[in-house]
Amino acid sequence: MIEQTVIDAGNEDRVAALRADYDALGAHLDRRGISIDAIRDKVATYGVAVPSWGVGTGGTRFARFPGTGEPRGIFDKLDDCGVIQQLTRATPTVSLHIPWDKAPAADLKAKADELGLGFDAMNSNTFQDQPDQPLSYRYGSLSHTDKATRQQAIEHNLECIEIGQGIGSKALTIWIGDGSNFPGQTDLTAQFERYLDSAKAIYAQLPDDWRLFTEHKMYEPAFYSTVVQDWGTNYLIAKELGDRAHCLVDLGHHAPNTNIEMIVARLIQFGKLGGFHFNDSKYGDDDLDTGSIDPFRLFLVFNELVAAEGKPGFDPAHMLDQSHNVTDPIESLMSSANEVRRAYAQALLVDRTALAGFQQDNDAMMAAGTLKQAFRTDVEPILAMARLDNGGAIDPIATYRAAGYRAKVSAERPAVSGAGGGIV
Ligand SMILES: [Mn+2]
Repeated sequence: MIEQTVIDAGNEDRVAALRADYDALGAHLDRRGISIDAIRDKVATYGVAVPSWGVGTGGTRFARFPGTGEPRGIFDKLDDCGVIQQLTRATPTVSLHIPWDKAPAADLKAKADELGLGFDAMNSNTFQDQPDQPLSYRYGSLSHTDKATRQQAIEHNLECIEIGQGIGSKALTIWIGDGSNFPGQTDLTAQFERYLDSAKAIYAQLPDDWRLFTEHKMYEPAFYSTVVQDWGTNYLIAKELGDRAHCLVDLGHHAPNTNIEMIVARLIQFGKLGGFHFNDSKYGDDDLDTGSIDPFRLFLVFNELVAAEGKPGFDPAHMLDQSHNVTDPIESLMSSANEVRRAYAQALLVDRTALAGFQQDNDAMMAAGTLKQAFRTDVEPILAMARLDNGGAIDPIATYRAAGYRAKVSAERPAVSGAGGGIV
């Protein structure tokens, strides 16, 4: 963890300027009929889960260039997640990936308690083979042609639930790499039937207070066809399984130019939005930092979420899912958590009464202008004040650098080899 004195010193240098900016923004918002304190309070309670795998350096199919002080295992990862929460106060939970993060539940829980963290959704992994695994996922997992291989994948997911129950998780996220690389390689219908049968077997064992999230992805690692390729198929799965099955939307898992906010609106309308993996992309599933390419699209997604707040049963899970190739992962995750909150704060500023009026009158110019007015507002003083009020850092990245955390853990954690590709 970062020494409190370092956080306090960084805040002391910045607090006078922050108060001046906060008061100026407060006066501006007041003229728009908005209470800045009310927005700050909502933002302060808005958390996004950090993916355990995000604190390691990622990679591409070609190579991985590890940074220094890479976490050696789940307990180092939790330390890094603790720092992110300590400075941002925006990431109170961690999402685990099994078997990468497998450890005794009591030990995981004790470590998380010590760091002030909780656990979000569990993530299963049937997209790669593990060393001790009898049957290979080379040709698929939950949709494999071989029943025993499907059963192995089902049992792995049930094990993820069991581990999750021991640490207070309430959801399982399933993403599979199943699909095909050649036209004709698989029977598209039979393959999806097999997937549904497997998913039903998992759902049947889901604890009553758990939710099951299925995640679609248009392509990769299968390049010709993917079993759960888009939100339509994902919706069918959630519908087939039952009330506790929902669709997870990973922003990067769509074709360029896809209207993701509209997908979000549809899933909300029919009660099937489970949650998000936030990230950004330029070309494909780039796993770039959230809000780094198209912050307006992120805002438009949040515009739908804020519009749906208070709807019965509306409780989406928020997680980051990124791969950091050229930055310090802790810095990227802090930045992304801040971008998620920024989009949320901006969406809270939308004058919804005015917007509804312009929509009713078919006044496209003024309707778009209403959204733009909210998007253009610099809400950074609100985000910084929410952090400060909760014991975090006004400037998390500057404070993190001043603390020398990376150098400190680099001395304890041995350097790892960069050989081989693959996303962590
Ligand atoms: Mn994802």
